[in-house]
Amino acid sequence: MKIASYEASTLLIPEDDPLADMPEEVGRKRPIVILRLRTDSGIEGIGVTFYGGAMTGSLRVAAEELAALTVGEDPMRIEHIVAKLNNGTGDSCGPGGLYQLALSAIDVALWDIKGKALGQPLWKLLGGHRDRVPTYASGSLRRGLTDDQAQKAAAILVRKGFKEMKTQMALPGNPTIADEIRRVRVVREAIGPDIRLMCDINQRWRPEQAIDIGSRIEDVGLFWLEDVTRADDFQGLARITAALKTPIAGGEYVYGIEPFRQMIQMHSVDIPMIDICRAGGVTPWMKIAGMAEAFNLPVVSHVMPEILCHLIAACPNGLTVEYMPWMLCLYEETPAIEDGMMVLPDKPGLGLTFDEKAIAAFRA
Ligand code: SMN
Ligand code: MG
Repeated sequence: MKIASYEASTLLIPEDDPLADMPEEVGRKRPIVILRLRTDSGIEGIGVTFYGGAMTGSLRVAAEELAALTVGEDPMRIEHIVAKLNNGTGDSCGPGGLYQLALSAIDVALWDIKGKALGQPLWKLLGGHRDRVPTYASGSLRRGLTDDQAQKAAAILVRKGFKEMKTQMALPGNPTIADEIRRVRVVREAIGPDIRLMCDINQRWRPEQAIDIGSRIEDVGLFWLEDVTRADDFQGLARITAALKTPIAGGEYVYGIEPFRQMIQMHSVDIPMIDICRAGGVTPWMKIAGMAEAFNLPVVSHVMPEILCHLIAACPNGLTVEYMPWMLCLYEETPAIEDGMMVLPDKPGLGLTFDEKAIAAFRA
């Protein structure tokens, strides 16, 4: 089997909140790139990547230029293809940025092809540790909501059966420490003590703020506090992680494998969060998860639950899947949630089929 052709498109997808229908991001769109890699045997693999922002057109072209290098290659030899892409491209303009994001779409599509060729779902191909995985609702309890809206949204998520959910602090405007603390407390109040609650800061605090506010909310019992300061301040993160009882999660903003080595060695985080686009695909994602396992650390996923459920299910130290629903609309069908757990599909590869009508409607 050989790669025969490819096609990449830019789409604009809504960033709204289908889980609790809260108003913060209504009308906002996020540009993404979808890729199809076609083989001479008729199997097609799909990949999705984003974070290109205003450079998403360039990201699509980068994906096409890398895809062109895969034509004629055996899709089952993923490491061989990645080495070819690195040679003269990734090892001069990567690792990081558009290169890594584009590489990720190729790597995901290759794994999809491999699964389809072998008739196995990706989660089994990668290890098959569990056939259902915990998941948490994300994207509803955002920092721009009022306390009242956040409480209403949290109650809706509980009613829908979610056992885990993520909110945000580092509120917009000029919040006082009291404002910040009140937000996380009102959400906890709305959901009771038994729901796992995570909180994302998205790099917006300085280390001393993180230690100050983090220590005042230890009694809220957060499951984790995420991206508490700049993602590349490994030492600052380590100080915060040492100072707080609440577990610190982070990693979604860093590129490739190597930063995770630094973060793990310095104990910058308790819970590495691996973004598949910035990591560079399934291949490096699983290596990072293995590295974390050797250090007795769990790993968690970032966005695209329909794809990342496979990776969290595959590895023994996968903790939970972020159920961020923005891209579910791209597919005919996505994995079900039963009793707060995502149920892994039996279909080969990613088990996902683009909904061609939706794709046409989102075309940029
Ligand atoms: C996040 C960041 C970027 C895109 C989507 C979501 C956020 C998260 O940090 O962890 O959900
Ligand atoms: Mg985050």
